[in-house]
Amino acid sequence: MKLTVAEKIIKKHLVKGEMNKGEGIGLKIDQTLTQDSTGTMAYLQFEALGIDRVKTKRSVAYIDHNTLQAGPENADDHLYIQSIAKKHGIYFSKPGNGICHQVHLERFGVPGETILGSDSHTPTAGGIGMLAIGAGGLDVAVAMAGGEYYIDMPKIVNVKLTGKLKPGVSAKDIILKVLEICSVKGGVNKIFEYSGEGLKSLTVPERATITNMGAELGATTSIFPSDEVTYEFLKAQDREEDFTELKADKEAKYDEEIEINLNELKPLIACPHSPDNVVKVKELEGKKVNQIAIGSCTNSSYMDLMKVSNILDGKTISEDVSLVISPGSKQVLNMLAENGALAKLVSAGARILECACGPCIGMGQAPNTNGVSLRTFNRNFKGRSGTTSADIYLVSPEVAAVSAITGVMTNPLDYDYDLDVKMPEKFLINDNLIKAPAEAENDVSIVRGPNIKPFPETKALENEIEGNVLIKVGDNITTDHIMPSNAKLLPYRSNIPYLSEYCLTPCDENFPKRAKENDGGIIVAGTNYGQGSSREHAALAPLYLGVKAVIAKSFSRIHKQNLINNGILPLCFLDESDYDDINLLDKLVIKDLLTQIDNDFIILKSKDKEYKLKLTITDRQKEMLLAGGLLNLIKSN
Ligand code: MIC
Ligand code: SF4
Repeated sequence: MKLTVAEKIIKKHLVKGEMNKGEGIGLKIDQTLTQDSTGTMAYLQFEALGIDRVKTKRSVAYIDHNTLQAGPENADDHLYIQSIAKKHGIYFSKPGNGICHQVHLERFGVPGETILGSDSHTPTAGGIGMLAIGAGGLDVAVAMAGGEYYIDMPKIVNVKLTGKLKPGVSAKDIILKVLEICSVKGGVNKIFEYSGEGLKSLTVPERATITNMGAELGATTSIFPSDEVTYEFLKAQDREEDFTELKADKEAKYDEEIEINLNELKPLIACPHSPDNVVKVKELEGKKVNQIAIGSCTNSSYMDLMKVSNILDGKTISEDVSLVISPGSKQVLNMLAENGALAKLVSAGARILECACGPCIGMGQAPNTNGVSLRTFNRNFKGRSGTTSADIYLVSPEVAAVSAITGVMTNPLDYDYDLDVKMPEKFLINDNLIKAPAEAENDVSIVRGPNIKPFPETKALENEIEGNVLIKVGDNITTDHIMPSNAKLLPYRSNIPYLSEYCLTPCDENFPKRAKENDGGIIVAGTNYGQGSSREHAALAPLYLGVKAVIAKSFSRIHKQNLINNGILPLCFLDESDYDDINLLDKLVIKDLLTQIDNDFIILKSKDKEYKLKLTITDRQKEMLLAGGLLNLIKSN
């Protein structure tokens, strides 16, 4: 059989099921990554599994999200993760070493291997030819313990790139184009595999910009082949030995195809408040900008920041603009410092932040009231920046840098900057902030700060579910709505009781109170419920508040699994128009659930009506729900 790149990796890692589209498959996981905002919970769950040493080829714990330390909570969590990593065989990347996805690409990514990460942008490593998937912390904990990871065998979309990008148009514009075509829900249960002659001119960090933001399609992952370009990157990182060639067979069959001619692509911009709300920069030219933020796991590579430095060289940023730059890694920052590019950025007026997620997750640099912020990031959901009234636009580093000078949205194609930045033959390699774990036999003691609270317990599925509708929300509700993560809340990622007080408050500030008054209940939602982050806190906080089921038109892949992992039923309307019928505080009942779970549909009753619901789950997911979540299932086995 002729296979695509993704299918070749899946075939090699298949431990359960058959590669039939839509059917559940279990994959062996070679590598894992965690970051600190999901990591504390993931390691508490890993501890609950009672395994001494990780069973993966490589597991890395990064500290990059919670790096503002306004109180002891974040620092305490860092120490917890550091001690866990040392004890259990996990590499530890210290705060300051950079954003997990950027550092992983530089120092650990291996073409042809699988990686599971407790962050939705783990597919970044698809840029180096890995099968890289984002998941909730519990799934990553299980993978560290040697368990396989389950997905539905995805459809494969071939994104064929022809031609070559013009200077001023960049990899970011390619993925914005794909988002414009497919939308934020167009990628669910699909893998986007890139091919065509256009690939040759895209370096690994540029490919990684594309696979990174493929997460915004809701895709299972995105992937590039591993070719000469991949080899050059690995060689420049002193890691030639990690290279293997990986190409799709000539007659490989794809389920869908998209073609993008790079010659014709123009600079694009995603408008508030969704990454697929894409127009040409030209259409917004001249619009006043208050803040510009360059960085994030999408656009903070050496090449990105060299282009920015070339544009800002000898200039001063506009009087009315605040420009902040967070380099993706210590390697990037160090190289910019050594070659003088950093001095150009500073002298133009950029405020240099540490190598971390920073403003991307609202950890500082919230814009002014009603502010307009241009960001090279991947998400512009309302309120995520820390300022609810702000309008966030997503752009390439080129658009961001040129606009920083003019103070208004500006098309880089109208200017003549030196944007021909070559990938260096050797990157600066200094892994002194990556700490190897202790030897197998060790007596490392675990440091636990007072902010670390146990995660909520789950119960086996009950035969009858009864509850009031606690909230009714619309389409595309993100995990940033369900469990907001601004600078005030992110420090409490290991404290679910505290976090639950803020659950769904961006949609309805009374939700937590109502959930408590009603002794838990049911959430009703539109399409693509739970898009965005992999944070399982968006399931744990509702669980803590007594939510038993979410009834939606459709779900995002990671959030649906997080609900199941925590014993919450993800139900869909068989007839979507029933959504209109159900109202806040309606009393809903599902009887005989333990029998109904095996039926084609499930009957839900309100006071005067019956509705049909679908529960689209695999046999394994059914076992999880019956057991009351993944951890219970594993313990019972
Ligand atoms: C994000 O970009 O939303 C995050 C913060 O990186 C999340 C992880 C989290 O919520 O901790 C993600 O993408 O999964
Ligand atoms: Fe960090 Fe932002 Fe990337 Fe999430 S999207 S990993 S917050 S840089």
